Amino acid sequence: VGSKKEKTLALIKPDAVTKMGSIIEAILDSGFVISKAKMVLLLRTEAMDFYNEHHSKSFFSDLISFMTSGPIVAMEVVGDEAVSSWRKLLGPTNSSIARSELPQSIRARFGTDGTKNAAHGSDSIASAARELEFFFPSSGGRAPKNTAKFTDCT
Ligand code: DGI
Repeated sequence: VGSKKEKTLALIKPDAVTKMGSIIEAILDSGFVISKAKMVLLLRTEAMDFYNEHHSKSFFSDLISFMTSGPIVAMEVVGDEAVSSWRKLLGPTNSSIARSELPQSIRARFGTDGTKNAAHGSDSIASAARELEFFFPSSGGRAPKNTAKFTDCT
């Protein structure tokens, strides 16, 4: 029995982009490889598509506003059982709960609350495939590419 090498999508959310150095260090220190990375500013329509499974939840509009409030960093992360291992390193969804339950986790260290929780990880192999295709399309797809906020200057 060996552990299975997998790919997953990691996002550094808008609240934690200023801490990306420490987050990337934590990812690499845990033995993952970062095989792709880019910074993007999601359009509202893109964020709604990415989180479509939550469209009927009470927190959906807060989630979309937060995820479009500034640039995010999207990464393809590779490693042994990367989907579950990255979720474990992330910690509980709510950063306040993470601080009491798993203080060394990314969300405990770098997040704020139930909405501003620093980072994202795909929750299954199937969602990892869908979410990696969303940010890093294999061919012919349209990836989020809005960089206006950082490139509109002379
Ligand atoms: O996979 P997770 O990011 O841990 O959690 P999820 O897929 O259930 O929810 C996606 C994001 O939506 C989560 O990172 C933060 C937000 N969210 C989830 N549940 C709640 C929430 N936001 C608020 N305000 N309240 C919630 O109960």
